[in-house]
Amino acid sequence: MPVRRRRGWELCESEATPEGVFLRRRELLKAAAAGSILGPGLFSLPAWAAEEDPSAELYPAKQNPRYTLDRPLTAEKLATYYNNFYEFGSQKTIADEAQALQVRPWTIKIDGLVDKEMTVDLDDLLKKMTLEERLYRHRCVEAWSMAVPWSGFPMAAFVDFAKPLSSAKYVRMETFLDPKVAPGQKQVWYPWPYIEGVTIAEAGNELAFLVTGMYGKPVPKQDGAPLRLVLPWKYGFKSVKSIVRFSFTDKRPVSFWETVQGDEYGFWANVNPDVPHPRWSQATERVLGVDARRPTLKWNGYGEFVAHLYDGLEKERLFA
Ligand SMILES: Nc1nc2c(c(=O)[nH]1)N[C@H]1C(S)=C(S)[C@@H](COP(=O)(O)O)O[C@H]1N2
Ligand SMILES: [Mo]
Repeated sequence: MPVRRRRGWELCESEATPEGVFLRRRELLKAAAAGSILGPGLFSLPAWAAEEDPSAELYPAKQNPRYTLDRPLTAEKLATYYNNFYEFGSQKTIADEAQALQVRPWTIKIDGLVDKEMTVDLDDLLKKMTLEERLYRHRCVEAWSMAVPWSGFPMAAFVDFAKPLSSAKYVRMETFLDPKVAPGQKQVWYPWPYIEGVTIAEAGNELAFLVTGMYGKPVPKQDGAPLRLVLPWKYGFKSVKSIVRFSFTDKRPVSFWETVQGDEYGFWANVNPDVPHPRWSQATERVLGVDARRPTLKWNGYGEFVAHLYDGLEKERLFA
């Protein structure tokens, strides 16, 4: 019997993560995997949705009401098809290419200035963390933006788990390196792997979020599966995807984009409409799925949470 199901992106935004929808979806996927209800070709799921994820039952996570939006959520289809993930190409449509990434097993190395260096399996880490859903704005330095229901755990909880020494001042993060899987990494003019970094204070800020899910499901590969960072007050390039290593250090990390073009992409990269990028204005943003532009907010609207982190740093190149 042909079954017609609504795809994720056909859900209206107010329905983004109601439990029923996703529970039903999981049952369908399981049944489809077992071959019980669906013959081949009756409908096609996006390629990545058909793969069972061992952490799938953790979603949807309970929404944390503390983080509210001033705009509708971006449609799932837009947020998961319009990506920046240079490992898979410099164009926005890399979702298909990204499916080559194997996200299990996934081990994370924790090293540098910590009590004890270790490697941890992602699913073991997930057992130690409490997942929650948060609605956050996301502002790319290229002046487009979206609003996304992410699931994950506070980076502060991860830092506690890692037990850094008091001499650690920064966290340096690294994306996987595998040019066989990620053709962009064959482009030798880029300094692979992708690196990002934050101060310990930024990592401990309540907004800093390690993401494992999106739209009430495991995060898709093209959005940085199985573990990515989200720092909603900073330009999107700070939100490093598919992380394999966290190093605690007393030296300020030099990020991928800072190495590529240091006069355009600095360490702090806090969203600021008053500081133009050398090649374009940051005053407004193109909201994905919406025709009109809207004004960009300082700290992307999160000043009450983060502005204090930068007291006394006025002489730094804070925002570019
Ligand atoms: N490893 C890695 N992480 C990355 C990038 C990338 O190219 N590689 N792009 C960054 C940029 S510029 C943005 S805007 C966001 C995009 O996240 P999204 O595709 O989920 O919207 O990821 C960031 N993290
Ligand atoms: Mo970006």
